Amino acid sequence: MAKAIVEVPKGYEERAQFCHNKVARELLTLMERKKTNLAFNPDVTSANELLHLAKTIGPHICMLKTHIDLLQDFTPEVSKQLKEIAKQQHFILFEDRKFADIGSVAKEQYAGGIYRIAEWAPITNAHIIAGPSTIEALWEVAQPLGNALLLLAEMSSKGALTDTSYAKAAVQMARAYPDFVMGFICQKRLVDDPGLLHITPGVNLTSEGDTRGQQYRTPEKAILSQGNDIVIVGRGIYEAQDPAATAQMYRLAAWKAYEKRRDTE
Ligand code: 5BU
Repeated sequence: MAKAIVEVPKGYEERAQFCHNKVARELLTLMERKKTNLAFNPDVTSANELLHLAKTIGPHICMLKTHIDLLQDFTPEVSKQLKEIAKQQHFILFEDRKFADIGSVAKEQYAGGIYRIAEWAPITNAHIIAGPSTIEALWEVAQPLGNALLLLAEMSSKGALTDTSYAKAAVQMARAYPDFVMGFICQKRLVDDPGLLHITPGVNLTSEGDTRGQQYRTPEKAILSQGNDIVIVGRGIYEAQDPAATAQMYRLAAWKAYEKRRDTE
């Protein structure tokens, strides 16, 4: 019997139908409509600066990645305002919390404390180092809220221990929790599954790294050669003289690379 040929869609919006998770579907759809596969992380320490950058860079991005615990002046009003800006400007909030503890602690860190991450960030992430119980505990909090999780499969820093077998374990864990895990934080595409997103930090157009182990490549390399879906850019944008104009530059570079890949793959 002849084998059916299954066409795997390459376009972001067409891929949404393969996602079990609502947040992933929303993200892929808004990426295509807004024509951006750029995520921005303003790793700043002042709430006003964070909110200002969220507003000015918002039109260019599909996702705002935060480290909420960097803020020296966090109040619940900050997360409330971030949520409003995200809604107005059509991007999704991702708190890069990198949960790594045993389930019972990770669950409390996600739901409670002063940040109450689960209430305002539809996406967060977790290391797989402690095994699936971290994912299961986070899911208890996330399920009623409809939140999604990214697994840390690879890191961008020099000497990272996230080798091939580690990344493979992340893929297996993602497949075990399709309703919750929407993809990976990684350096390159790990699996040809249209329903899983590959989101990558370590991207810069003008620098190859910093003095503390960060390693960069261009948006084109990250998307076209390494098969990622979304590039995350921080200092490349917020340390530039004109962050909005620079964000637009990154946006175009990343989007062009996506179009080229989609049309040639
Ligand atoms: P940069 O300013 O573009 O270097 O910021 C990179 C961001 O991505 C920063 O918030 C890191 O916490 C985050 N990051 C990373 O750089 N490398 C990784 O492997 C992971 C996260 Br996981």
